[in-house]
Amino acid sequence: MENKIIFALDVYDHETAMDLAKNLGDKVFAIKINWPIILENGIGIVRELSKYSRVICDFKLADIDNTNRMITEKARDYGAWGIISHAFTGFKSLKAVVDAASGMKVFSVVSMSQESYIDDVTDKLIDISKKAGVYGLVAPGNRPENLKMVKELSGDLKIISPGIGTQGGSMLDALMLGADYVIIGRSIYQSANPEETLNTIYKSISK
Ligand code: BMP
Repeated sequence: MENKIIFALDVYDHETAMDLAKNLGDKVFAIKINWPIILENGIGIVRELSKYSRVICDFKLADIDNTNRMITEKARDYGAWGIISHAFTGFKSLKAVVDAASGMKVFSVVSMSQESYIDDVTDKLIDISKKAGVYGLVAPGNRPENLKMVKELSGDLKIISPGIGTQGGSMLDALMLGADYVIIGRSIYQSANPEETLNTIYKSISK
């Protein structure tokens, strides 16, 4: 069960981020970063964090093809291992991300961990994602029915699942339902001892 966690590093502070990356980077599959850390520290943080782990830029791209391409190229230039895009903006937008990724793994969001997401088009979003040639899908670990459906339609695509811990989902359930990796943030970085928390999670899962 080692390396089944993608660590969501949603903090602002540079020192905090680097400490967490140094201590946890080799114990997780990847570190996922989102807008909060980028807006505070700049895109250079991708390169800094890449010393300790694969870095997935969770930019949730949702723009026209050209803008998506430009952002994807920046993530790639700074050494990101993966990037996350929305799928709802359609084939052309998502294909632009895949084309610009050149070696970076592209994940597309096909369902979200909040119930207000547009669930009635999940199958279409998976279809668009497959046609665009993504590497994996983002599907919620705290909404078993959605995850199950995504797994059934996903074919060979990897599935990464947020919504674990703080948002109510169980890591074990998500893995059993087909997630290849789970995304966990607050339950780890807000705990008193993140390293110990990570070890405890791994221990409880391997039982
Ligand atoms: P946390 O474990 O602290 O709830 O963090 C979950 C992470 O996954 C956050 O970075 C969030 O932006 C992301 N995420 C999510 O929670 N739900 C989704 O449907 C898609 C996400 O990317």
